[in-house]
Amino acid sequence: MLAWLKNFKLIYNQRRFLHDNNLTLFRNCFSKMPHKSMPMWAVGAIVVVVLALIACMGFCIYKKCFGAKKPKKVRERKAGRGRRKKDKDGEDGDDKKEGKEDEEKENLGKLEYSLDYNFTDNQLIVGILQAQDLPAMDLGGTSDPYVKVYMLPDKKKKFETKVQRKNLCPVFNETFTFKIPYNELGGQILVLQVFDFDRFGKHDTIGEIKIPMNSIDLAQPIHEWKDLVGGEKEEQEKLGDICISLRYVPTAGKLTVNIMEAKNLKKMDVGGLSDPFVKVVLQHNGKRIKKKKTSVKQNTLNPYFNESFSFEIPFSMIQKLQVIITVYDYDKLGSNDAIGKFWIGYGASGVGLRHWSDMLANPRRPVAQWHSLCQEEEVDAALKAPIR
Ligand SMILES: *[C@@H]1O[C@H](CO)[C@@H](O)[C@H](O)[C@H]1NC(C)=O
Ligand SMILES: *[C@@H]1O[C@H](CO)[C@@H](O)[C@H](O)[C@H]1NC(C)=O
Ligand SMILES: *[C@@H]1O[C@H](CO)[C@@H](O)[C@H](O)[C@H]1NC(C)=O
Ligand SMILES: [Ca+2]
Repeated sequence: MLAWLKNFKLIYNQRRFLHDNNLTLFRNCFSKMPHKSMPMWAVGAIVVVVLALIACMGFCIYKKCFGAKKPKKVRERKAGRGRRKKDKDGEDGDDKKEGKEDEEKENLGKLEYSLDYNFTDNQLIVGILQAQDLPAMDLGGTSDPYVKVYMLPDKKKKFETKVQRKNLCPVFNETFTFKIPYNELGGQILVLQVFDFDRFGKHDTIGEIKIPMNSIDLAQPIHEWKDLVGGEKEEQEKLGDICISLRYVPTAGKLTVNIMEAKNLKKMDVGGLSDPFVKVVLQHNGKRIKKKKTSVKQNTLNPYFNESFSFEIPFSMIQKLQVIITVYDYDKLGSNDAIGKFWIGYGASGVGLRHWSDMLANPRRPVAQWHSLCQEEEVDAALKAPIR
């Protein structure tokens, strides 16, 4: 929605620009005209032509806006398909038209991939080769596709291809390796999800392919095309909540962040719970300036930390400060996985913004607040987007 609004604003500005241009053109024509010798009908004709031009331009812009809204609608319809069937009778011609579009738009494109299991290394090698006939998700009739690759149910390792900008038939040609013993593979489902990258908002799902590992024969390498299907609307996964207390002393320029406790954290370890710890990163004007970590709490989804970190932050810096909180699951083997993330301060929204203003409104006093964790990738994308 945000992206759409932005685009709309862009077009609106463009339109205003064109319009202004037209007017100046019009005025220039007029001032250069020898008024006396110009017959009245000629002036009239020029006015008519210019008006027609403006009208035409307006129509084109209207069509562009209208056309660009379509993909959004497709998505909404997908989500509400069941519901629409029910109240179809109550709706008029508009709904029928949409129904027709629905059939045309069912095509979500197709994806070429390869699967190869290396029995000596216990590795599944997934190749994402290319996609074709992807639907346009962006204004301007194109998409910026990338593919996410992971295994269900644990979703522990997630891979992403590079984003192929403005390309409905992108060639990815990338491979990803899952190290999974063959006897554990059977219960898992490989998911290949195609997304449309969006700098300004949540990335939209274009479509996906799910491959249950027990349904295929890995004795030979597999190499095939498959049609993408619409993913069920992915319910927002619960990642957990964390309580943080913030205290700022303007005169001393001292910011204290207390990581108090977390609850209902997502279970990350296959054999157990999670081993959470929290990283606090301070950014000023988009640049990382400080970072601290709590201790690791073993095998719990409701860790109690009560660990305090103090930072010297002069009042002049507080305006553009971001306190970025990431909860990780410590892993003895391999890298630590982020369970969830969020930030407080500059450019934050909702609770993250309120907590910050509460802290500033109560100098020298600790202000505690519960926050819900969000997906790391989404928070990172939002942090990279320009602050409005
Ligand atoms: C499995 O991987 C090893 C080492 O990467 C390689 O030497 C071997 O040829 C591979 N086996 C197959 C069947 O591809
Ligand atoms: C994919 O990559 C391989 C090696 O990196 C290359 O040989 C091949 O030509 C590429 N295919 C396409 C379609 O780009
Ligand atoms: C948190 O720790 C501080 C000292 O480190 C202690 O004084 C305080 O009582 C603790 N808070 C809670 C709620 O346990
Ligand atoms: Ca762990």
